[in-house]
Amino acid sequence: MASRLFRAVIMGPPGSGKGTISDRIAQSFGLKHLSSGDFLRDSIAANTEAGVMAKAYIEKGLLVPDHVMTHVLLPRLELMSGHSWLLDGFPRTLAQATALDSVCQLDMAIILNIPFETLKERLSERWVHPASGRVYNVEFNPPRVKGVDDISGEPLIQNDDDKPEAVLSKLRRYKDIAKPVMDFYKKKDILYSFSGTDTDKIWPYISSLLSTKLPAVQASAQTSH
Ligand code: G5P
Repeated sequence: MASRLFRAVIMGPPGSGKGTISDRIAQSFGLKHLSSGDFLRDSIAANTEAGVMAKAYIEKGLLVPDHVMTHVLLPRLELMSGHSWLLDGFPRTLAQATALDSVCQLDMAIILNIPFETLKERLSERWVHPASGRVYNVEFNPPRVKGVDDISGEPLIQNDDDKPEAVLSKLRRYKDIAKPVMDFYKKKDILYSFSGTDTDKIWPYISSLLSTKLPAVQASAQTSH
């Protein structure tokens, strides 16, 4: 029998550290890190119909409509059917949560609660290397050389949706939309919430939670052979 797979989502407002924590989880626990933002940026770069539609919303700091998101994301998940994964940035709406629920059963939903003021600061200090998606922060994880990617030596840029107007409009809408999604996972008894201002302080709690869940998954895989 195949190993039991582990599937989790990580949610939180823009800039809450979903990407940073997902990278740590992927490294420490061997899950595939799937990012809705990266999938969208791939679609934009490939100039697909969905990518062209998504670009217009992202540039205005708006959520991409649910039907476009599910069209981009669900086929990617199908390709991952044999893997354990952590999905970063999806679902963001109840409609997305329901669509995800219809194709797979989640083991865990992680939610990051970070104060509004902290998020505004972080996002305005964020720089990315567009070709690889590597993310830097002027204070938290600066590049070795200012404005330059550590690995490729290429210039870093600031995404349009990290500009102040886009950040503010995203944060304002986040709470109303996220609440029903949290309730959805709370009812299923798989919601784990983490609050704080520092990723480094939140990370040990997330890591220890996963250590209690992932060995159980692996143990059940061993006994099921
Ligand atoms: P994305 O790419 O999913 P966002 O806006 O949700 O974008 P974002 O901004 O990438 O999420 P994050 O992943 O939560 O934030 O956070 P991060 O990148 O790890 O950290 C943010 C910054 O803070 C970085 O510079 C990091 O180094 C720094 N940092 C982390 N921890 C700390 C700390 O403790 N201290 C300090 N000082 N700094 C720290 O989606 C992009 C767009 O695509 C669309 C939306 O338009 C979205 O805006 N989209 C969707 N639309 C509809 N439905 C969906 N499911 C969608 N998914 C994406």
